[in-house]
Amino acid sequence: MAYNTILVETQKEIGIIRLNRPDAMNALNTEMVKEMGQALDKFEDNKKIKAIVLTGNERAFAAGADIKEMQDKTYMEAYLEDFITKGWEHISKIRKPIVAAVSGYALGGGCEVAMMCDVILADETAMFGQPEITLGIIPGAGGTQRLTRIVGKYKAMDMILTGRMMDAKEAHHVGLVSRIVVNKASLVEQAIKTARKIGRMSLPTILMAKECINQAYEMSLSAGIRYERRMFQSTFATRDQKEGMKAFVEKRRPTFKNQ
Ligand code: DAK
Repeated sequence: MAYNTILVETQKEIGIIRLNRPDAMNALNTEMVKEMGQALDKFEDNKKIKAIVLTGNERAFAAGADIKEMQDKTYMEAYLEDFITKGWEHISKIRKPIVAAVSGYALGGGCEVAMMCDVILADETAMFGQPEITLGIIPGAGGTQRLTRIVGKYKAMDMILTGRMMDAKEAHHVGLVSRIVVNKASLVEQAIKTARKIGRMSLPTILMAKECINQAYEMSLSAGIRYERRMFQSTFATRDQKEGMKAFVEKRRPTFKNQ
């Protein structure tokens, strides 16, 4: 399938999506959000793919939703069309793990897309921010909710009310970044390596683990623990649990069949 705003490739069991509007700092316009959703769906449906890498270019992961596309919208248009809702939350519905590789700016909707991913790797040039307030709007793709849950009220208030950016070091310190990759040249390589490491595990078990972690943001602790317990017990219904434990006892690497 040919795309205009993203580049898509597969490397063995890993699907890779590169946001590709370099002249616009990868601003997320309607077409890009739609194409990203289509590519994610294809990877989700492809039985060979076990994890996905989402990245941008050296200057920007994504500098937010496309301001030029939004600027003339009226309230009535925004409300009646449910403006830009379509597609944006799509990424958070994907069951396979998504590793974001962030170089340069991840701002506004770009930061929100990164926060919908499951692992965030960043190089030292990465800058995260929710600068919407400087445009006279507030975050609209989950920024006030996800950022607050990740970094806490006071960091979220500081960032969202002032629009200031966090560099990679600060973002890592507050838990917005899983890991900083020191050599910029190897950021995507490291993201693929991380996705590969995940991809060596049993697919149903990967999906269950991701689902349980995400439930931690939706449930009370006791309900979440019960949810995890049932999921944990259901791993014993998989062949891969038998293989994983047998391989340990036999001192060899497991060969998971994703069953
Ligand atoms: N939209 C459109 N064009 C953008 C853009 C953006 N977000 N960001 C950058 N560009 C364009 C610039 O206009 C410029 O284009 P030309 O002038 O060359 O035509 C080109 O990219 C290069 O940018 P700069 O010349 O500005 O480059 P600098 O290195 O000087 O600065 C920057 C880089 C990233 C710091 C700066 O471009 C910047 O501040 N960009 C805007 C960042 C921002 O405010 N982002 C938040 C946008 S609002 C929702 C879903 C999502 C959203 C809301 C609701 N729902 C589901 C309801 C999201 C909203 C947002 O993200």
